[in-house]
Amino acid sequence: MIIHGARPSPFVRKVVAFAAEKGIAVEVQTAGFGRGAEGFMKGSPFGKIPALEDGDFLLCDSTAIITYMDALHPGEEMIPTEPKARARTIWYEEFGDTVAQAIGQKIFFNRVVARALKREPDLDAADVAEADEMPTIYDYLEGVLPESGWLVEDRFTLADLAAACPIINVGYCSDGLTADRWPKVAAWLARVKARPSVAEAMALEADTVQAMIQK
Ligand SMILES: N[C@@H](CCC(=O)N[C@@H](CS)C(=O)NCC(=O)O)C(=O)O
Repeated sequence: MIIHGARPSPFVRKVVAFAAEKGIAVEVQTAGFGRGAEGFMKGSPFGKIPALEDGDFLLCDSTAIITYMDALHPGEEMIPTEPKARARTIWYEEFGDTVAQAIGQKIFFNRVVARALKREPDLDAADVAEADEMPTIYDYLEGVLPESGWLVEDRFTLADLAAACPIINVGYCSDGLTADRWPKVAAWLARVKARPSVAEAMALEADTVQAMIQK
């Protein structure tokens, strides 16, 4: 199964780590910002990453890709079946997607990606998002994180993976999340990053991230 995209994208990381949790082997082929193999160009009408290619089946959007992978390998290890837990897991996935698109990308795109693409960054927008918008996100998570340290069913699920992925990107270029102010969030993020599926995805993107930061 091919995932078209760039490993440092929060949406690509989510899909890659989800695949690992499900025991699905994926090959990541570089795509994004107008470039990519034919399967990406055909499969992603808005040109966004990730896109999936499985034989002649093309699909884009991380949530759709995860739905496909979960249907191929049914089981509640990542998406619980109990109705409230399942619905809350989907909420946290939406939450992560909203954080990534509305806030995280203002910070990561402008501080890291724009420079690497030689585009004019809006560093003021990044600063405002870091100072005014991320604290609201951290406050929310600090309030909802249970004592177990996992968002749903007191165990690692898609909820934790999806909510953490954009925050991992922010952490590449911001030290705004402090354990003094948000101890539960900081500890939770460290736990998610230590999860083998996430740790492996992060290790495989590390060189690319460093290269982008140094540009
Ligand atoms: N809803 C999509 C969002 C994907 C997305 O926004 N990807 C970003 C990278 S993190 C992208 O491709 N941006 C390039 C562009 O908008 O042209 C998903 O979940 O996959």
